[in-house]
Amino acid sequence: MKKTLLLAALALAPVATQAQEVTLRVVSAFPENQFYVKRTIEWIEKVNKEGKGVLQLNFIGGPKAIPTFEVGKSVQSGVVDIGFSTGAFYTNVMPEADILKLAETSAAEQRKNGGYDLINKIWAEKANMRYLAKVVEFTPFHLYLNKKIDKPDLTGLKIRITPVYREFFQSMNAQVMTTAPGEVYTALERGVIDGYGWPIHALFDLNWQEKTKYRVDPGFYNAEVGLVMNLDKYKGLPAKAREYLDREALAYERQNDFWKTYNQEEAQRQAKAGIEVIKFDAATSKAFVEKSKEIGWATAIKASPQYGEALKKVLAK
Ligand code: 173
Repeated sequence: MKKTLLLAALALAPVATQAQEVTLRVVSAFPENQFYVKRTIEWIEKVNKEGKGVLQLNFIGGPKAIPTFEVGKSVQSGVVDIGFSTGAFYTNVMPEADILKLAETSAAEQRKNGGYDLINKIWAEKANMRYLAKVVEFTPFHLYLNKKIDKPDLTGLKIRITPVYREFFQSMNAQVMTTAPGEVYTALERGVIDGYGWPIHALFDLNWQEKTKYRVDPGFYNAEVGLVMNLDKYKGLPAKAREYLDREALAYERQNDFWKTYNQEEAQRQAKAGIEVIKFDAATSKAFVEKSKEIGWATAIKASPQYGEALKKVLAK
C-alpha cells in the first residue's frame, strides 16, 4: 500500500513542476483593430508557444475590457498584470509617464546610458510598475487637419488631443479636447473636431483617412508605446518566468527598426488616400519643432521637479 502511494507521488511530480507555469493577464489601451495590437498579439502567441510550462500571457482585450485611460491604474493596482499603452494614457498615475515622448535617444541607447534603469526606478517608485519594453519608437507625431492653415496658428480650431500634444497645440491657440483613439472617428464624422494629433502611422487602422484632409509637416516628438507590468507581480514571478519574460520583451523591443520603413510606407499610403501635406517654409518648420521641444521639456520639468531634469539627461540628445 505504502509503495503504491510512493509511486503515485512520483507520477505526480511532473505535474507539480507544471504548476509553476504562470499566466499573466494582458490588456491593451489601444483599440483591438489597431496594427499595434495585432503585432502584440503575434508576440504573445510566440511567447506562449515557447513558454509552455514557464509563462503564458492571456490577452484579455482592448478598451472595451478596460478603458484607454484606466489601463495604467489597472496595472498599478494589479487588476491586470500587463498593460500595452503609451505613457500619455496614464498621466493619471504619474506625470512622468508622458515624458517618454521627448526621447531622442533610442530604447537601445537607453538600455546602455542608464535611461532604462532610471525609467524603472521612477516607474517602480511612483506607479508600482515595471517598464518591460518599448515596442514603438522612431515615429513622429503630426497634426492632422480638415481646415487649411498657412502658418502654425490654430486659432478657432478645435483639436483632439491626449497629453502628448496639449501644451504645444495650446501654444498655437488651439481649443483642445482629450479623447481616446476609439472616439476620434465619430468626432471627425460629426464635425466636433477640426483635427487631431496622431503618429505618422496607424491612421488607416481606424479608417481616419476617410475623414482627414491634411497632414501638417514636420512631425515632432517620438511616439512611445510600451509594455508595463504590475511591479509586485513582476517581483513575485518565479526566476525562470521573469527571465523568460524579460528576454522576450527585449526581443520585441529589438524589432523597433521595423517602424522606420513602415512609417515611410504609411506616409505614401496617406498621399495615395488623398491626404495633402501642409508644409511651412524652412525657418517656420525649424521654429515649429524647436518650440515643441521647448514646451515639452518645460512642461515635463514643471510636472516633475523631481525627475524631469534627470530624464532629460538620458532622453535628450
Ligand atoms: O494620440 C494619441 O492617442 C497618443 O497619445 C498616442 C501615443 C503613442 C502612439 C499612438 C498614439
